[in-house]
Order: sequence, then structure tokens, then C-alpha cells
Amino acid sequence: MTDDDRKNGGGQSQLVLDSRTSTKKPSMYKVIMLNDDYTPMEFVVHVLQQFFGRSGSEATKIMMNVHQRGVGVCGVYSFEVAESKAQKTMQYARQNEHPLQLQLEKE
Ligand code: TYC
Repeated sequence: MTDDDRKNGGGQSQLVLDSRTSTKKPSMYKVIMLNDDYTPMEFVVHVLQQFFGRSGSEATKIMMNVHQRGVGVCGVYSFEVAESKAQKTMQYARQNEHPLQLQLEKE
């Protein structure tokens, strides 16, 4: 056994995890809604309530924000949840023949 082996536990491999770099929190993602000229306002309010758990007044506020400024935040989630909500909302919009678009943005 070499001196080095003795130092590291008799030749057994050791995995040293640095708690400062190995405990990073997973990133969060904004689900962004884009304005368009065709999706009805009531439909946007409805999807914000159904898919993003917003109250009627929250949903109306977010919809008007998107309508006036071009974009708005529906909510902030882990990547998997954000992607799933964006896809399900767009699929539902297509089923109803609306061009509503959503995107993810890393926080
Ligand atoms: N601009 C649309 C209208 O006037 C309403 C709308 C709001 C559409 C928000 C999309 O993400 C949107 N009917």
C-alpha cells in the first residue's frame, strides 16, 4: 500500500461531493403568453383559469396585460410542469382553432 492509498482509505475510491456546488436548485421557467389578433379574450381568460389555476380577476388582468403589451407571464414552474402546461394549452387552443402561442423562458 502506498502513502497515497493509506490517505484515501486503503485504495478504495472516494467520491467527494462539494456541498457548495452539488446542491444547486433546479431552474424555474416562466410560461409566457403571446398576443395575437384572433384568439378571443374570453378564451384566453378561460385557459388561464383552467390550465394555470388563476381566479377570474387574475386571469382577466394577465389577459389584458398580454393584449396591451404583447406578452405576459401565466406562471412560473419547474421545466417539466412549465412545458406540459404550455403544450396542453396550445393543443387545446388548436382544437378550438385559435392561434394562441405560449413559450418558456428560463428565470
Ligand atoms: N388580442 C386578442 C383580441 O383582441 C386577445 C388576446 C389576448 C389574444 C391575449 C391572445 O395571449 C392573448 N381578441
